Amino acid sequence: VRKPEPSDKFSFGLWTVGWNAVDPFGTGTRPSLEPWEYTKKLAELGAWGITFHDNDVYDFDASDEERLRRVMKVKEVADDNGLVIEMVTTNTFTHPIFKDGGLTNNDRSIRRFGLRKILRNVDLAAELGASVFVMWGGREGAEYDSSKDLNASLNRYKEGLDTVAAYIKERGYDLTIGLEPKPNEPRGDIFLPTVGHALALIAELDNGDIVGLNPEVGHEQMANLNYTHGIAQALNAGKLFHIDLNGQSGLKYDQDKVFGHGDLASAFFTVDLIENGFPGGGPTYDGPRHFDYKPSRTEGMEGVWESAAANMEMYLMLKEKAQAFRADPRTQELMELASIPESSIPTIAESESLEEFLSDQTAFEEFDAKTAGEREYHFVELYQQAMRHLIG
Ligand code: GLT
Ligand code: MN
Ligand code: MN
Ligand code: MN
Repeated sequence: VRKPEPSDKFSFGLWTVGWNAVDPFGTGTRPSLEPWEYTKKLAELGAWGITFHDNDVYDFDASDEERLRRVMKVKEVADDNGLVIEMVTTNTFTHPIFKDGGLTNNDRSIRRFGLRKILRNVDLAAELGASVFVMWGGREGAEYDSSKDLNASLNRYKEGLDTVAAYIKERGYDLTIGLEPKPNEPRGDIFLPTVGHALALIAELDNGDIVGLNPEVGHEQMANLNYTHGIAQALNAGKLFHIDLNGQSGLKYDQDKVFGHGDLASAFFTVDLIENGFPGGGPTYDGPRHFDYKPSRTEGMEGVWESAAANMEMYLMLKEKAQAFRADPRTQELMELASIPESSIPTIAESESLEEFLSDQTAFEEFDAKTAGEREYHFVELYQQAMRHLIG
């Protein structure tokens, strides 16, 4: 497979390769480099962009001078190496102040602090030319049902998001917000556990027009959901603003493995959708192919760069296979046999009134339900056709 190029739009969070492998059971197994060192290396590997939290670049209590110095250094190295800073996000989960969340903390003074930290970072995102501002509310949630007034918490979540969105509009920034759902970890239950929950909440916002989704593969799979269906519904709603690609093997802790190293067949269909779009046309995603993975704790620095490269290689391999799958005339034939093109035809004809529909005898009274119930779809053969391209 060819080498990744900037036109592939691959990007990485600095917290991915930058994770020194501290986990709840053990200390770090790798050194922590400076953010600009990771930046330079990602460019060498063929990435197009980087993303980061405020505190991936400077400490929570850094002085203004220190903050500026470190941000400018990352920006400089990104510029020098032709990397785009495509997304910036805020850490509202590491510091003890956020142990009960930022936007939904029961403590009002902490909510006010959290919101200010986020708004300050919106300014930074705009200054650096990012186009998406991700909000992963990892600490927004609870372990104990008795600990929350859930109605109030959801109202505070909406208030917080609406305030951030209103601020972006008021300042005239060219930024959209990407909410990142996750069912649990680090909280026992996180608010906005899935893509569907987030879409429903966005629909209730006053400024929801600039709020969309940043779905992560592993997060949907931790909820036993189908990632490709999740991003499809976000696309259908015009809300797929960003993606977090990685790998997850079933219902376990958040594994953040390399993209495709979990459910490979699912990764194939994700790439098929992103690269080839829906079979009958419709909304498409042309944003960054962003990886949010963690180099496993067993890996040293060599493994960090091998795993970073593996994400891009996996994507490109799957892209080749998915393109060949769609271009194969046999695939087209099987899609016809499965009536997939027919699913694009509206059930009620455009010119047809409800009265005309009700009086169409062929639709119901004369319809041969028995024969229709016996029809073939060849769905298994079509899936097998995909597998021939994937591993044949
Ligand atoms: C954190 C989380 C990720 C989010 C990041 C954005 S931070 O690593 O596990 O899924 O995308 O805040
Ligand atoms: Mn994850
Ligand atoms: Mn994560
Ligand atoms: Mn993520």
